[in-house]
Amino acid sequence: MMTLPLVSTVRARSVDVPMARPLRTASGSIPTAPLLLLDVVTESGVVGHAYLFAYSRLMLPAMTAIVGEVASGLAGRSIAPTRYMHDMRREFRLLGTQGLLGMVLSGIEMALWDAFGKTVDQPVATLLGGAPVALRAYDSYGMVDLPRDEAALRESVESGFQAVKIKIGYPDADHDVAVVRRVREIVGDDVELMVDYTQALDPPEACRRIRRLRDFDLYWVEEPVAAEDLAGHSFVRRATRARIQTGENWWFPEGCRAAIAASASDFAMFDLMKIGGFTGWMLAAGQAHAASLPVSSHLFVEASAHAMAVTPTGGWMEYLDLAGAILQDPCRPVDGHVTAAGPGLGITWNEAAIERYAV
Ligand code: SMN
Ligand code: MG
Repeated sequence: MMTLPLVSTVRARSVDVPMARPLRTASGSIPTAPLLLLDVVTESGVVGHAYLFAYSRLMLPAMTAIVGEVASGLAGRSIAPTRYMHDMRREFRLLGTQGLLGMVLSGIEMALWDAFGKTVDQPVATLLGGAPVALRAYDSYGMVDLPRDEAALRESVESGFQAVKIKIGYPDADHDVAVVRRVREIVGDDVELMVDYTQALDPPEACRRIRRLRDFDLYWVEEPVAAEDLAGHSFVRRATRARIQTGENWWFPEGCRAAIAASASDFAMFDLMKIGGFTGWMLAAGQAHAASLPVSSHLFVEASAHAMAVTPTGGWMEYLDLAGAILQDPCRPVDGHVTAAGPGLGITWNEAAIERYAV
């Protein structure tokens, strides 16, 4: 019987990288991607890679410090990822694992899966009992700037994407309507169109604005109100009959459970960094399956392609390239589909680029 290698150390490096499309949202703009790159070094010489998205560059030093403290307890442990996550959540039971700690624990868990896959020369999707498959993806934009972004939107459709998401929530509701109308004209009626308010509205305003968008056949309306306002999501969902999407800010499977109990959403969007890595994702995916909620991914396109490959109610992958600038082989959609790469998560650092974008 094979024995998994032991952890020697965990290394964290901070970068701030350009994105193909800087992200403007109604709740703030993200011009570049502040990432924490994790390397789990094992005693066998295998190194597991994963990255975390800090949202704000200001968070990178604190996240780095947390990695250092948590890593000191990992030396000599097996790389077994699920055992690790269960042990860490027990260890931090009194504190709770929301916030930066939960993000770091999830990132290390992802890197452990990468080390596991590299150890047995298999993609993580295979270790999870499935296999890499071509997953339909939507091309994810920020708040578009028309007519500047019109060519890109047309290129998304011509390259094979069957769905596009834009962020809205402009100061004036008329602006929302005008942008959605124009994007619907650009992408045509045969392409699914999702909108994302990125938590920007209160429930009454969300109802008012969503009603004004009813003629555009929106596939889903994402995070119309604050992520933690589950009652507000449920209110908007019932009042407008729009299909509500949320979940990118659910912390661990418990966050998924609370949202399902509140009837907050018609879908479930899992963010590997917040849902608890692959361990949390699989537990939450079971809940989504039992509640008949289609599952979508959020960011982390390389790792999410492995998780979505084994998700019973897997629906749309989000294609939004955060880390491509520092990867040897960035994940590139083919005909609107994304396929997981291996072994492990299929992540190989571009060390020259990391040096260039080091923080
Ligand atoms: C989003 C918000 C902030 C950063 C990245 C992505 C957005 C999404 O909520 O769903 O893509
Ligand atoms: Mg979103």
